[in-house]
Amino acid sequence: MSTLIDAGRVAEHNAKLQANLQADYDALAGVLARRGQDIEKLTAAAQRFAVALPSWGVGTGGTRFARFPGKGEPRNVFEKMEDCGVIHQLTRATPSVSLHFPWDKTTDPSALRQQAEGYGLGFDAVNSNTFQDQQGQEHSYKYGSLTSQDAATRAQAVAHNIECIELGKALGSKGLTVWVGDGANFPGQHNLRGALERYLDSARGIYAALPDDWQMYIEHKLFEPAFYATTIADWGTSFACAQQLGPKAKCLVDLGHHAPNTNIEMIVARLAQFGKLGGFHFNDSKYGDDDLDSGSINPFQLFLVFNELADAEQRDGAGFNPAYMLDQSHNVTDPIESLMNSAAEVQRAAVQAALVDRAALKQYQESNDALQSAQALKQAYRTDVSAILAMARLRSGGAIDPVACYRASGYREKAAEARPAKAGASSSGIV
Ligand code: PSV
Ligand code: MN
Ligand code: MN
Repeated sequence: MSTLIDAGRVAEHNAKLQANLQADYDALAGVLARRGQDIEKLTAAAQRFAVALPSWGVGTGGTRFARFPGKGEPRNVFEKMEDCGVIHQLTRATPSVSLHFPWDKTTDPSALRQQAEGYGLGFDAVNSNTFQDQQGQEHSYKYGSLTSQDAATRAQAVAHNIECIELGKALGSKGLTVWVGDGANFPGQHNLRGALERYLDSARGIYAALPDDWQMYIEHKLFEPAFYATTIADWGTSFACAQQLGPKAKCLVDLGHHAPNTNIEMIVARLAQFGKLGGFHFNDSKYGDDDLDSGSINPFQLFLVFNELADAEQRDGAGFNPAYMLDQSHNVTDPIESLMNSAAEVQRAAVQAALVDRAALKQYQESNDALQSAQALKQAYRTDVSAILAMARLRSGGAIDPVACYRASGYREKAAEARPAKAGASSSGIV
C-alpha cells in the first residue's frame, strides 16, 4: 500500500507515545478484567471496526450564508481520495469512501479504482443528487425530482440514479443512497399523498435497475430544503417505501435528520427488528441538520444507538450488517482532522456498547430494576476506552494520536502548495 504520509514519520510518532499507551492499556486491562472482560477481544473488535468517509466531507462545507475554504482543499475526486487515504492511513478505521454524483463523476473510473486500491480504500454506497440543478440539465428540480409533477423531470431523476448505479458498479460499490429534498414549502402546495405516489413510482424504476447484490438506502430527513412538508420526512415513510419496493430497499438513518429530542435509538431498534435498517450517516447536531462532528454534542446518544446495534447483532448474528458512513460538514476545522476524530468517536461508541454486560442488563430488565438497568449502560458509557482505540490503531499500522501525527507531517501545508485555490469554488469541496 502506498502511503501519503511517510511511514517513518508515523513510526517515529508512535515510538514516542508507545510506552505511555502501554501503561494506560495495561491499567484499563486490569479494570476490565475485574469486570470479567477481556481487553484483547475488545481491541480485536476495534481493529475490525470500519466507517466509510464521505467524499464531500474532505472539503469545507459552508452554509447557505457563506463558505470559507481552507488551504489546500481537494479540487477533484482524485485529490479527495488522497485526503481520504491519509485519514485511513492514520486511523485504520475508514477503509472505504462514499462518492456523490455528479460531484465526483470521472471519465476514468478504473484510474480512480486503482488510486483507491493503492491507499487500501474501496468504495461504499454511491449517492445520487437530484437536489440541485447541474449545468446544462434539461429539466429543473426546482419543484421536485422523483416527485415532480412533470413526467420528463421524474424520468430524468430516475435516469440519473441509474447512471449512479452504473458508475458505482465500475468502482465496486454495492449500494445506492437516495436522498431527495423534494417537498412543499406551503400548505396546499402538494397533494401529500400524490407526491408520495409519484416518489414510489419513480423509486420503482431505480429499484428495477439495482444489481442483485446491491442495496438501495432510502434516507429520510425532517425538513430542509422543503420547509413545510418533506416527502420522505421520517422513518415511518422511509420504512413504508422500503417495504413497498422490496428486500433490496432499506432505510438509512442520518443522525441529523430528526426533530430535536427524537429517540433515535428507538428508531434504530424498530428498523432492526423489522429487517429494514440499511445503514447510517453519522454526524451530530444541536438544532437541526447541523452536520457537526460525530460525538461532539451528544456522545451518549451515539452510544445508545450502538447499544441497540449490539443488541441486534446478538439477536440476528452475522446477517445483521448495516452500512456505517460519516456525513458531516466542516466549517471551522480542518476536514481531515474532523473526519479522523469522528471516525474514532463512532468507533469509541461501538467499543463502549460492547462493554455492556448484556446478561446482567437482561436480568435487571426482567426484574424491573430500572435503576440498575440504567447503571449497566452508564458503567459502559463512562469507561474511557481511548487506550483500546489507540492500541487498535497501533496494531493495524496507524497512528496512536492521528491528529498530532497529521499536524506534525505538514500534509496540509504541502497540499496547499500542490493545490492552489481556484476562484469560485463551491460547497462540498467541488470546483
Ligand atoms: C442531506 O442533508 C444529506 O444528509 C444527504 O445525505 C446528502 O447526500 C448529503 O447531506 C450531502 O448534501
Ligand atoms: Mn446524510
Ligand atoms: Mn443531512
